[in-house]
Amino acid sequence: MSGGGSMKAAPAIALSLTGWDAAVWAERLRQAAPGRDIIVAAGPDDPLPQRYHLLCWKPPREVLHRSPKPMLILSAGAGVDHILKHEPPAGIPITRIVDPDLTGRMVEYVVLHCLYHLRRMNEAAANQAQKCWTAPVFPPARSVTVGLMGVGEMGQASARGLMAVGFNVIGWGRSPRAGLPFPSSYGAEALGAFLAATDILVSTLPSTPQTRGLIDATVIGKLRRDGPFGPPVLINAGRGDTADEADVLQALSDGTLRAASLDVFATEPLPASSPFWALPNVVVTPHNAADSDPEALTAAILDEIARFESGAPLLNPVYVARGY
Ligand code: NDP
Ligand code: OXD
Repeated sequence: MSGGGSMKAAPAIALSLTGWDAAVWAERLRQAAPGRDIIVAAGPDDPLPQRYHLLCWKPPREVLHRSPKPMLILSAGAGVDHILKHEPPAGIPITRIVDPDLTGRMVEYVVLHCLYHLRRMNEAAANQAQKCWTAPVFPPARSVTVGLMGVGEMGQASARGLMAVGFNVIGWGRSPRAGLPFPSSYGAEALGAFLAATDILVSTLPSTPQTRGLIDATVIGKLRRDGPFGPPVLINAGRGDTADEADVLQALSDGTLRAASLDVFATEPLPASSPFWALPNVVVTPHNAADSDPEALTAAILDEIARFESGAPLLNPVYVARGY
């Protein structure tokens, strides 16, 4: 109470985190925001306060459409396809995570896998299994071009990491971005030339109506294969449904692609029946290129909530019409 009037309690934060340990997130948020109710409201029957923000990862559809509605919807990761696919109620702002911890993890993944394929580590591992002292032949990074599909937060940071270890980097995105420290091109008309110059295709594209199925046989078939690197490699750390998995499998089997690192899949967890598990030229990782760590991300989440509550513009707004 102050000045005789009643002070409204800060809105609660309700968590709906599928596949993650919500108790750990809740505990971290309670420590960092002791004045706020932090509740786990993962399912349609969990009680809700009148005023709350919804922090979610792969929420069930009903959680987004319950009454009362959240004031702000926050993705606990960078992607928002897991929210937008449920057509959340119009008019509620949506925000996502952009944070150096999350971005740094993606840079580690992208640089690791580009170097892995440059150094032909799957051949080295096969040689080791045979006790075979044979050195795979590979060109220097400076003569290999990594083509980044998506030059947003993840793409740009990955580019910096790749350039630091000597790769030649080019980028491709939806709309022109000024001031990038590497050549980039935009839109469907530019895609062919971008692919023709690319040895290692790295995607950090979001899943949107425009990107779903984009990495298909036609796209893969346009990648460069006559440079010093030889047949190209695909690295997908964006979303599984941006690639046509049947086309990727075919390309890996017939040599159109030399190899791939795949972190994301159309169906996750990747079913035991998926042929990707057994391909010797594929590195499968369980969608952990950049994991969300509550310890690291809580400050960014609370900062975005504070901005919203004070009427300041959100730092990382999601544009529903654009799909990301
Ligand atoms: P951003 O929004 O910052 O960047 C997205 C990029 O994709 C932008 O350059 C954007 O273009 C481009 N893009 C979007 N649609 C198209 C299109 N139709 N054609 C060409 N380019 C397009 O997002 P982030 O970089 O932060 O994250 C990207 C994605 O990475 C997330 O949405 C998520 O799916 C994935 N991700 C995966 C993780 C993992 O662990 N595997 C972890 C974190 C993220 P424009 O520049 O015009 O906006
Ligand atoms: C994300 C992810 O979008 O982990 O943050 O995929």
